[in-house]
Amino acid sequence: MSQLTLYGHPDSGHACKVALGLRLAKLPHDTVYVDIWAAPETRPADFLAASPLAEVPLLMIDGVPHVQSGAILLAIASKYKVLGGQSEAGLTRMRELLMWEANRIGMCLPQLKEAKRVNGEGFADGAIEWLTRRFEVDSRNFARWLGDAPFFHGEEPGVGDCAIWGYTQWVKEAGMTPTDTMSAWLERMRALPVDTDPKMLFPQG
Ligand SMILES: N[C@@H](CCC(=O)N[C@@H](CS)C(=O)NCC(=O)O)C(=O)O
Repeated sequence: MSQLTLYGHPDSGHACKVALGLRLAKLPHDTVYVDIWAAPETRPADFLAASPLAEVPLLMIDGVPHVQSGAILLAIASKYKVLGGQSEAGLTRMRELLMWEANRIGMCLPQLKEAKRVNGEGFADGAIEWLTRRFEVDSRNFARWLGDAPFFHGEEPGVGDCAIWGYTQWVKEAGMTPTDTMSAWLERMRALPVDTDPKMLFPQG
């Protein structure tokens, strides 16, 4: 079995995506808490050496660094044949969902959440309005991707569910109202037999 070490922080939806994926895939791993609110140069030296942008998540697989949440999830699914990685169709589906998530929902919700945290300070006029309009489109498309299935990968959650959950878990904290379809899916995600509380995913110290 591989040695897996995940560097992350409970406030990082990007890191939470990967932590959830590892848990759902039942892949034993260590976690390292990295303070993303502290100056980058104060972060652990081994982390800075392996993460080119000093960002979380960073997943070390047998000493080899992997960065960018979507790419990490894809690597896990392909290498261990989990979370949709068991079939070519599952891999195709996850690539499509990952690209959509990164370009759309994973672009606006983190910004809207951050805007709430800083009370809009530093956001250009009209930026929040623009992000909100984008989120409304994303909410409609969320339902189109999901269709009638309980999860984005069908009967069981896969990489796409982990990626989309990363920031939709905080849709209300971002000041947005989830659609009924999104709320029902979030409930199903919360009911999965793994910890989804970010503080449990990345315990401090
Ligand atoms: N596109 C990246 C985004 C990673 C990212 O933005 N990480 C943030 C936390 S959510 C971070 O490490 N911020 C600390 C910093 O930039 O100093 C991914 O998908 O992994």
